Amino acid sequence: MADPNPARTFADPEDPIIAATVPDHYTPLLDGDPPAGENSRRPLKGFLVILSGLVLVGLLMALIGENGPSVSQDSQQNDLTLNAPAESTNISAQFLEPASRGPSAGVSEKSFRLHSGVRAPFPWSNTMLTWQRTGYHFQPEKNWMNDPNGPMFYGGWYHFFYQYNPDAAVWGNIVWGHAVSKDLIEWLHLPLAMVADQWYDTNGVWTGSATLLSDGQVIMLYTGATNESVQVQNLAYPADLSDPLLVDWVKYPGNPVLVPPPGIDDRDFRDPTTAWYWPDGKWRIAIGSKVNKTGISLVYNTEDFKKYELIEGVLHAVPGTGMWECVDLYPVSLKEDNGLDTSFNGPGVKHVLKASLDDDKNDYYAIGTYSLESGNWTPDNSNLDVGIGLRYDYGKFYASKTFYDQNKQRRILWGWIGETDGESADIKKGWASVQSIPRTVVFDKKTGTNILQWPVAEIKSLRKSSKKFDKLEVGPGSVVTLEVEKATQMDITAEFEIDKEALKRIGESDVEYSCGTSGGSAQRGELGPFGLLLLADEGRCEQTPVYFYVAKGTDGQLKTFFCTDESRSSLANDVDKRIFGSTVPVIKGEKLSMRILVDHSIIESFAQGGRTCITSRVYPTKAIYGAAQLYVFNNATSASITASIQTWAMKSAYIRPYSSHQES
Ligand code: DQQ
Repeated sequence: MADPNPARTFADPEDPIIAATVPDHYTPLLDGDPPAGENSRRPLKGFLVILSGLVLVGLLMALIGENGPSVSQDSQQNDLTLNAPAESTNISAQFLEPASRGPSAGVSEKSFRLHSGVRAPFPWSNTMLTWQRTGYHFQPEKNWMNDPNGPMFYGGWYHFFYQYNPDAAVWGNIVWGHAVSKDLIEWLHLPLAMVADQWYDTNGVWTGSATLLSDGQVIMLYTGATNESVQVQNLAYPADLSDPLLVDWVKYPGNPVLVPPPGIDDRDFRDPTTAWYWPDGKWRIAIGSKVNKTGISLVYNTEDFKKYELIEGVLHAVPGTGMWECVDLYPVSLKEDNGLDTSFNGPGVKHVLKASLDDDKNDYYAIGTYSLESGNWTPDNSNLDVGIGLRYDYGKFYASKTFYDQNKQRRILWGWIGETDGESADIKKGWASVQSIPRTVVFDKKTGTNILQWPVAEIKSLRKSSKKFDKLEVGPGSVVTLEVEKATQMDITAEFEIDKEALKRIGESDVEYSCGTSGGSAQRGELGPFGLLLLADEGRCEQTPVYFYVAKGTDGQLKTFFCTDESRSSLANDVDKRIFGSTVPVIKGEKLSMRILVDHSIIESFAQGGRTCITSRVYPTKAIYGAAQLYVFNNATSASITASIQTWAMKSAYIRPYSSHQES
């Protein structure tokens, strides 16, 4: 790891962070009084001036349309040309909208509310619900989980913390769950790291990030929802740094270390980032917020993580994007394949800024420059600014966080993958949410305009029997069965080539195409869609197509879309079924390629080496267990495709309590 400050030490020997190196056990601290003085509110002078300028831009965006930042994702029930007609569940409609969870407490909506209105309940059987649990994605043993928190590599272990409700399968009573792993795949659950036992976090130990200091200390900053539901930032640290499992955590007695500054609403101040080291000898952190409808990221500097100074202006602001949750800022190398420590800056480096948009529940990123002079971050392309341009994932993926893995010199991204079924089903099955497979993140040197996300290499350790389907010719309007061992738990790679003659022959086609609004996999065009049908039953009443669709402009240029169509993923009516995706850059000479991880109710898809990603939660009722099948399809009208596919059945990962690991 780059050492940004080799000489740095804490001056005060009584410093509780230093004291924390002495083995000790965590005992809940007595309630403290809200601090006065050092963290008192400072005006946001410079920023408010900048903001007035941004209001103009905001007005412009409002004119462009209220759907500005979001991709259209109509939920549609299509009459798929390739399939048997959808069965009706014949259940009379009832109003099932679940209770709202989150906004009244001051955070984004956590209960899943169907995008296309209320639906009739489906009679879920235990067999169906049991099938939905994943085999190799991170999940607690039971109950609700949301955001990834404070990931890091420490003491030879990967540590993963997460937002957790120990009491129920719905959001509420949020504390920090904790698990450790040697390889990011097999996990051991540890006791809760932090519970809501102080006035400054009694309404929730919310999201936060870890910073590893060069002298070995571990700093954890997190948002607490106080007894009055004010969002404050708190400091915690391990009780015993010699314990590689970091089981016990101490909350700093002087908490909270930060309260909302003037001009910022008490409920719009959350999710501190990992700190980065600045040439002035101080650390900096960013915190998400908003002013009116402008999403912003505030920046503070600190020397000791206890006293902070608000930096005038903001790191960045984008009008019309609303509250920014879970901001992340990190460098990516323009030349090397390795990841970079969060403090790294200089030539050959760009910075990715990410915000999770409370308003539309999607994670948006942009690539830009973080100036060491001005302290501002500027996007390379203002049309692709944070919240209005690229998304990490065009499916279900939110509140993500990266960390620098100094063990393998890579940057790793985790995302919270929520449920898209009804809350009553979650309560019945006793759990809700999974985490994405951790993904490495690098700058895409070929395009120069996006990042590449890819499942960590360790996932390959779960691969078992493999099948290869080499150069399959799939004619227009056909579906071919792929005989595989375990269609519900797979790793798949696939490459597609479109018939070159057809590509030449066809004139302009589908220039207005969009994954969300162009009829999904049922809509036939000259050059698509084609791809794989996942979690499909034999009659294909249920199926989830993941596919490419190629459009051709009048200038002969091709534009490729990568989409997932959930509209026939389940016969159940009380789950959300959307069609989503986006364009994917394809460089001349490249084949169209996809990688797909199927793990029961989650499908993670990566196109062109991870340029565009789509994560789906699907809840089939028939295409489960041994009844699930895999197909390759080509629904184009004119072009044949050649598909080369490799599949691996995946083992389940060893994810269990630490205690059972000790016994075995
Ligand atoms: N989840 C946390 C908040 C964060 C939100 C609360 C994002 O800190 O803003 O569970 O999902």
